[in-house]
Amino acid sequence: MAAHTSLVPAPPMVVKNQHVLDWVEEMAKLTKPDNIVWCDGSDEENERFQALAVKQGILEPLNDEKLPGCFLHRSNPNDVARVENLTFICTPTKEEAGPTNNWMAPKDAYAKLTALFDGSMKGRTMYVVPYVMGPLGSPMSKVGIEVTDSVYVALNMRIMTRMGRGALKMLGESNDFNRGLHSTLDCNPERRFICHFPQDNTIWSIGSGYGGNVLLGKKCLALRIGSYLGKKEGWLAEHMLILGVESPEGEVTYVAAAFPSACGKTNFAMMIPPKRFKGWKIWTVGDDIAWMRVNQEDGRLYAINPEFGYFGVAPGTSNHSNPNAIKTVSKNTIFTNVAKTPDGDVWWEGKDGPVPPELIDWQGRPWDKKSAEKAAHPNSRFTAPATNNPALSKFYDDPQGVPISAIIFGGRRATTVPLVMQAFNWMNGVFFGATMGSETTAAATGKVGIVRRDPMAMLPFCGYNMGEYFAHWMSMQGRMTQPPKVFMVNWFRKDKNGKFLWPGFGENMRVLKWVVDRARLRVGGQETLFGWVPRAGDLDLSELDISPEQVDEAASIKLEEWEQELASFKEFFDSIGPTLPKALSLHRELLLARIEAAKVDLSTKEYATAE
Ligand code: GTP
Ligand code: SPV
Ligand code: MN
Repeated sequence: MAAHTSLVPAPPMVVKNQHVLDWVEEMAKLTKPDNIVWCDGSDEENERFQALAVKQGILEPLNDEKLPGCFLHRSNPNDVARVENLTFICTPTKEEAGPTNNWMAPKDAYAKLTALFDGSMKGRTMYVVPYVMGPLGSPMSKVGIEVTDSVYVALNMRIMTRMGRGALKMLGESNDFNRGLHSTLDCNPERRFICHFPQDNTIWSIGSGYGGNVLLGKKCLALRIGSYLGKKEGWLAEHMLILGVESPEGEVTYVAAAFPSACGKTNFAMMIPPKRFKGWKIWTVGDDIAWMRVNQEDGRLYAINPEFGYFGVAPGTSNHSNPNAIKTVSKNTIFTNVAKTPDGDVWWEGKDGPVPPELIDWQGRPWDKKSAEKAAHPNSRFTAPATNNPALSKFYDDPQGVPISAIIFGGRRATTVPLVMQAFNWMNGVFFGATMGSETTAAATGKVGIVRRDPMAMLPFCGYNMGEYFAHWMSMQGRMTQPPKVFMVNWFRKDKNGKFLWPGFGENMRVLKWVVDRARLRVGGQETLFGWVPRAGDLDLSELDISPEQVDEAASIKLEEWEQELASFKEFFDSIGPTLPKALSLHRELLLARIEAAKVDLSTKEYATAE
């Protein structure tokens, strides 16, 4: 890459924090950039970076009438998703990272990556990106500084975080900031590592230019380092959307939901209720990450969204599935790995309208309707400011966060897991979360569609030992006098022909309404062996275009499937080893014993179904 010093005027920003200055100098000594640019977050700077990125071929401008302020980026085709196999938790001992994480000893990781970072920014500019995760000035927020040789990263961080002067102002003279070092290097998977050093509040990422690997505030700080800090400081950092459900009477109930990557968080957080739910409104607080703390005054759990924008899945986004997302990406958005129309519009599989006859695909190649390959990459994404979202909650920037009444766990499961079920209590809810399974998606490299255990949707994001993480979740009960009610959902159950049984998207409002009513203790439920489910008639199904039998099938609990499911929990629990809380393994055994007993006593499977 050519040096581009002339395009980057010396910034007027005066930085006084000596800890920051010393660390940036140290990183520059290691990586040897041609020059250093401190990012102030201004509009002027944003435009300058965009122009620079266009000049370097990193961004392509899009049709300015249809998509004002929008750009297209094509990543290296070998670099299109998070890389879980190259992501490491570097704690002093392997036990601290636990059996679900890749581990490297800190000194080995630093040594290995120091050799790679040495001179990695020669001929390049180092961007120093100060940012805050969470509302500026909130006691729940955290400051980070990411140094990167990617202008694409700097541009994305400006959308995804509170970036620039405000962050340095919030940091003041403090030394308490996350130290993030990133270099794209030569984008070779052989030299790609995403290393986290929780004890040092440090992240080193090299060899990738993509999303969760390099926007270090997101999965690396807000979840991996965040979960470690949460354990230490008594709060929760979770892979959860946050939404407010407003009733026609104006009552708002806040709900947090953990679904694994590409399993529906953004869609759920921006949902528009169907016509039947006139007067109901969903407000988005966040679409991917929640930081939650107990308020000492009312004993409730409060959540903030540490992010400032959405890094959302493009394919499947349409005016039918998610009209709010379509509006959100209509301006000032960076699209990554989508297809482009001849007139400079964007396209992806599942977008509205007929398939355009000709496109430029995500790799920049001509594409036509007869092409066997997808035009947009299945993990193509948009980076859009939260303030573009017509459904943005007025509390999205509230330093205290919003009180959470219900937590929902949900995976992508073709079988077994019912449409909705409520846990009997917090402990039972932790069991729901800890045993979650989901089919893998394109959000991470590797095979798609394999069911794996993805506890709390945090398997790729928990920065410490998973058994201790479960124990931390259980210990939260002792801090709360009004814990949220806990639920599990599954929008992805299929019939014998492989078709989704439940229509999903806006229709999920019907399930959410039941969740809210249960959380507010104003509707009954049917007891099953595993939790509460809606009684016949409890789910509002009017004006829904599918048969009651289909809904029953989506909502059914089949004991033979659950016996298998519980067996697979054992395998997972065994893999966690000695840190697994005993309450969880005993709960599993109790359920199995109860299935046996129910079979003998009632000799009917109907006992456990929704009817
Ligand atoms: P990450 O950004 O990777 O964390 O993903 P996410 O959890 O925000 O998922 P998102 O809302 O972007 O949805 C991912 C995919 O699931 C998209 O292709 C959606 O169209 C699809 N999807 C979302 N909600 C539903 C639903 O209710 N039913 C069905 N069948 N598909 C859905
Ligand atoms: C996810 O994979 O859960 C995402 C996208 O939200 S990434 O930022 O790449 O992690
Ligand atoms: Mn995510």
